[in-house]
Amino acid sequence: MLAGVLPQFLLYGDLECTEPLGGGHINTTFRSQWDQAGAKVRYTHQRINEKVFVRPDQVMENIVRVTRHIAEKLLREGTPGRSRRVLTVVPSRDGKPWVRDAEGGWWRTYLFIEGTHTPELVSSIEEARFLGESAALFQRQLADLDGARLHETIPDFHNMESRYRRFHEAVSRDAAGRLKDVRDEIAFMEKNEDRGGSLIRALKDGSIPERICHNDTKISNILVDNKDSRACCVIDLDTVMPGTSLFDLGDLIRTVSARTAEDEQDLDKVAFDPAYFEALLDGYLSQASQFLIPKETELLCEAGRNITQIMGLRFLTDYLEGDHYYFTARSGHNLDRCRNQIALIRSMDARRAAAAEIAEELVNRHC
Ligand code: ADP
Ligand code: GN1
Ligand code: MG
Repeated sequence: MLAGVLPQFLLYGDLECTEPLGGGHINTTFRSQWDQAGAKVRYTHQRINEKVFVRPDQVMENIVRVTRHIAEKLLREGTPGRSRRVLTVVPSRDGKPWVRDAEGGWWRTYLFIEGTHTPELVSSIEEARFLGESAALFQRQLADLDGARLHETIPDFHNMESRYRRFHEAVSRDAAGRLKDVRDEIAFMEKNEDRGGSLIRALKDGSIPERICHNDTKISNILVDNKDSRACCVIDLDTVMPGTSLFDLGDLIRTVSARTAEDEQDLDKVAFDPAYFEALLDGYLSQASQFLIPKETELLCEAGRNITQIMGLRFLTDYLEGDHYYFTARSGHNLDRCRNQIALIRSMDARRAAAAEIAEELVNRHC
């Protein structure tokens, strides 16, 4: 399929090689290398997962608006290395931001950002600070995006209430016959249903504002510079759409303050680390203090627990439904992920007082 789509993109030179890339759970990603008049240039090509994103055209419309907005801002500000700080969409030969393959699949191409990697785990306190800063910078860069509201590429993506409705249906259907294995996990999710709704209720009743956010800021969606560990560029922009900024902070807390992979099976290792939480929040607030309102700052700690819960719930639902949403590498993978997220919530709860103290001190310092 890749061979069929590459000639449709506006790419010059001689194709040298292609290879699969990355460990995302949703899209299929490749990298290509070209010889362009003696220079080696690389691109990423992604087949958009249409089961997840049913309107790829709207996904790409959002991405073009958002990346252009940020690129223009960086140009105005004179930021060096602009094309490493925001994704650049390479259009098709007929000027569209996507092409279709022979089966009707949707593909896009970006400049490959050289000299970076996507960490699976945070490697230092400093890196945690940079990651927090980059996610908040991304939100700040988009705060003045004008024009129509962005498309909701996955409606109700972080809506805990609708996620619970689907979970309850999955439990009552038990389509894959797996209910018997997950009694404890179901009990945990049921016990936490009301608390899990706090963020979405605050967003719906207007006590926290809707903002454009990324909605999928897990650590491996931020490119980090190989030389200095600074976060370079936020990628995986399919879910950039309206939400609360706390969703983005929450997903970073989930994946940076844990310091274990989300599918780590040794649950004794899964722990919330207050020192990494502190560095992450410090970096985040260094940018986000410019726009957060007091009600948002009150919910900072809850954001991490909330997003961890929604992920645990979604992994469990997918397990019950027969693993059709997330890519899985082994049987029981989604269940491992769910158990891991529950262990992380328990650890967050055990260290809640320390986290609240850190958050209060940092809010006083930055806001
Ligand atoms: P998914 O939606 O499947 O998670 P991503 O957009 O996150 O897909 O891409 C998967 C991986 O490919 C990333 O984690 C990253 O390692 C790599 N990648 C994607 N786009 C780029 C890019 N423009 N430059 C460098 N690496 C990239
Ligand atoms: C998916 O696309 P990827 O792998 O970065 C998922 C996120 C989950 C994440 C869990 C569109 O992210 O919501 O948090 O897996 N993306 C979508 O690792 O569902
Ligand atoms: Mg990704």
